[in-house]
Amino acid sequence: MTDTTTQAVSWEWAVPGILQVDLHSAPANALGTAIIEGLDAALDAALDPAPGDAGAPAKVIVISSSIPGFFAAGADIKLMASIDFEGFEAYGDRLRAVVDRLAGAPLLAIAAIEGVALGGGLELSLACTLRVAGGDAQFGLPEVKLGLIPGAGGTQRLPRLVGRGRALDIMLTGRQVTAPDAHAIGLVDRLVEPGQALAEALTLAKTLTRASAPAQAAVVRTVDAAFDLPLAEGNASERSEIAKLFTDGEGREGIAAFVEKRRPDFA
Ligand code: CO8
Repeated sequence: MTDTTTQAVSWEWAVPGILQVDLHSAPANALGTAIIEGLDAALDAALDPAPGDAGAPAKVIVISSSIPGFFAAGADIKLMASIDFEGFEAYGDRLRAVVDRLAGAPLLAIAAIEGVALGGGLELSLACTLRVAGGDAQFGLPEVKLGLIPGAGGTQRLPRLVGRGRALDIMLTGRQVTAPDAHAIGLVDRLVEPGQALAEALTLAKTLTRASAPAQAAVVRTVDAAFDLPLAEGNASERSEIAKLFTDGEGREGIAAFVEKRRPDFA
């Protein structure tokens, strides 16, 4: 299998179906051009693996950092200090594009967070399907301290996850939230001992690959519909998704496997 490295991002197949992506842009994993391009390349590798790699696109991508103390410190403030408005717009668009590509990719994404996840770093994790954190991790959207607001989806994804009041508290103060507090409000899905986030994320990824990927994708779509659609339309989307899974998806195989007391043969 191919292990690949760019200047700021490396990736390798943990097992077939699971691509592990490591951020290592010293000193703080600021989301400059190198990380943006590296994440894009890692997504290419996940969705369209090279011949000889896992053979099929990744079902799960796990994103972590090997820089002690930092998951990612946010948008590259030094870069932003050096550019004019056009450059700022272009930079923001590139950052948003890769964050949105991750959020919309046909796979499940897990952020394994140790150290600080601030600003765009937190927004990157919000674009993941699930977040696992070590007990010493810290979270925040400190943009108001720079005279800015979150610009890579944070104003939209954080309230959907933790509610309006908690999101406003975090964004208006710019304060850092501890991992246990982040877990208590639903910003983090799994809380583990410091240093154990990646191991836990990989265990979770393996569990996820055992279930039906089309069914999981439908779960994500219908749960997201709960935030975007009126109740009746959301329920209609659930009805249509489950019907598709029964007719064209893996529902029949899953049901047959249960009745025949065997493991389902999911793609
Ligand atoms: N960008 C660039 N460099 C950074 C960043 C950053 N976001 N964060 C840290 N660094 C650098 C520091 O400058 C320092 O570099 P050097 O050694 O060369 O001086 C190095 O990383 C280590 O940082 P510190 O010495 O400050 O380390 P501490 O442990 O004392 O503090 C903190 C760590 C708390 C993370 C601190 O560095 C900090 O507050 N960083 C800024 C965090 C922040 O404000 N993030 C939000 C950025 S704005 C944003 O993300 C908006 C996203 C959307 C933008 C879209 C439109 C463009």
